[in-house]
Amino acid sequence: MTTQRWILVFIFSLASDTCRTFGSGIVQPFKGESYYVRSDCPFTLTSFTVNRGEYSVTIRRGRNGLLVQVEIIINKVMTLLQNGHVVVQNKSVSLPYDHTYQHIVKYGIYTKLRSSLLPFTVTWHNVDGGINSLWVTLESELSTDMCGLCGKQNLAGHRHELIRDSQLHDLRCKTRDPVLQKNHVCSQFFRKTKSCLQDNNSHFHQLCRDNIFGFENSHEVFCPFFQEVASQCNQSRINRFWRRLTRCEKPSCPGDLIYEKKGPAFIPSCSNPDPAPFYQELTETCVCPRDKVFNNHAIGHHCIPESSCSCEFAGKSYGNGEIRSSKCQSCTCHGGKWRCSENLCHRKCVIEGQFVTTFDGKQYVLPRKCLYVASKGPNWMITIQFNQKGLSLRKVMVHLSKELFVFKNSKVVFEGREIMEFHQTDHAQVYWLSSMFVQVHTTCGIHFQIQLSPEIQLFIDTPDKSNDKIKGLCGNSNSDTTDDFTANSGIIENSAQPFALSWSLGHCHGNIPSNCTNRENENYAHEKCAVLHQPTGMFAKCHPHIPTDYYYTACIQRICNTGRSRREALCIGLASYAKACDGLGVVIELHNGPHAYMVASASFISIRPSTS
Ligand SMILES: [Ca+2]
Repeated sequence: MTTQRWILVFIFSLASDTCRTFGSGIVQPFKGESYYVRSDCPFTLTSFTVNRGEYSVTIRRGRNGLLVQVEIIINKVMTLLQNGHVVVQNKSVSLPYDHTYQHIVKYGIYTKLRSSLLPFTVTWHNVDGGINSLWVTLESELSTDMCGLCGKQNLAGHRHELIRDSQLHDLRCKTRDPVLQKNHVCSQFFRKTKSCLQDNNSHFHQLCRDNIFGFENSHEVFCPFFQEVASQCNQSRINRFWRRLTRCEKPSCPGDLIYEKKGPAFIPSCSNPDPAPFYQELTETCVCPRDKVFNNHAIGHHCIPESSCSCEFAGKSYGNGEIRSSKCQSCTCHGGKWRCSENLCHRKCVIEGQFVTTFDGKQYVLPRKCLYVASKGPNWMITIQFNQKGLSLRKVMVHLSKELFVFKNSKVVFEGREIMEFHQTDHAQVYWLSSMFVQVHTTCGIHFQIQLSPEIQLFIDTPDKSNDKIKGLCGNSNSDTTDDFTANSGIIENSAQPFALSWSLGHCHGNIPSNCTNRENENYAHEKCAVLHQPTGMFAKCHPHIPTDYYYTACIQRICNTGRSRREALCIGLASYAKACDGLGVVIELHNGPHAYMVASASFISIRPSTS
């Protein structure tokens, strides 16, 4: 058997992690031989459960043979593909679309939905009138309850059985038997593929006739089939002639873009001139001419030199050379990137639960609930310990030479005894800014504030003498964010996880979830946290100074996995942005907010822990 033959047998007949449907009704199931179904009825393409999460894809073809409706359900979130639009939970969305459970992106000439819960993707190709090719990929064990046209686990289902069991109830629709009629394009094509398809030639020839019957003039319907066979054969001889023979033209690209049969799925653009290699799978794609990037800041499909790219900040576009200034620094747009002056404002390291902002302004999320070194200098150390339940801090411990302060349960304890009013020791002065904010000045060159309730939060002032000797979760303080992930060993890590864990002192109580495990909380979070973005909302005046993206994501994560009430978690999330704004002198009047919960948040920040 030739190599190509083996590949074909594998792709078309045996197990694969991909199930496809294309043309006017060809289905290539996960296991077993491909088959044809002509119907305008709705069908389950695939449906299964994993870890009690339900996954399903249902499809319906129109009279034009193309898929006119596709419903994808992942853990109760419904995504509908119709008329070229992507509709998530009844709202039309633009791409790229990021949701806690799924990401939808342009992927070469295709569109791809990727689940973040499972290695499960759905990829499709839009054409005029519908979708002419769609495939689902599941890179894990097939589940035992799997059903649909794509087949069942371990079973190469019989065609009739699969069609009967997958059809969804609809009185008006019809499933027809294939009509046996010759087609000269199919005949010519399969005369040339004999050497590659061998025994399967007649099977595919039949599929070709089934697929093209009634759609002899619809390139959108018959081309995906020829392309599929040609690409599986992958013989240069076939690649040369098949388009000419079948009159299937290469896909056309809009604007300045050029079609490439195998190119990067994600092309360089002004906002992302260097897409991460991780994403650089090769696929059919539309690319810019050499040395140009896609101008995603302008309408249309234009390619420009990277140096001509404009910059974006807080939803506004700035031309090359334009300057934006805030109270603390000024930044110039330089070929799509901002070049900023040093931040002159007094900065702090902020630890709000699992969310950390370093002295130099890098923001990340802690991976586990451990005891950590928040920050340490030559003769002082601040550690934080997470609660076993929930995602808040249980206590903060501050070692100053031989003195030990403990902050927990809304109390301040020095050398084992609770202190309740102004207190002075050899190394520190402790005083109350309000019933819940404590300010500490030390002789060791470090000053900080602690919020004691409703949950413990830590704000450490940038040390007076900026130097590299400070270490821990807060990083050093040299106005350079690139070295903030310096691990305990001195190595600069690429990601937050190994860096943060290098500063763990043990006593861990499990992982901090990075995705949402509660659907209701998530919907509430998406709706309520959106107030941060609103262009005319109460946070708008801070938008030119601090982008909301990080705080919005954090707000959602906070609510999703909160151990407390959703409303309280929301207040903490909104107050977090308000506090950051406050640090730059932009005061958000939460008391005047339109919602009652704002009043609660207001009390969180009514004391400005500022020493500047
Ligand atoms: Ca740094």
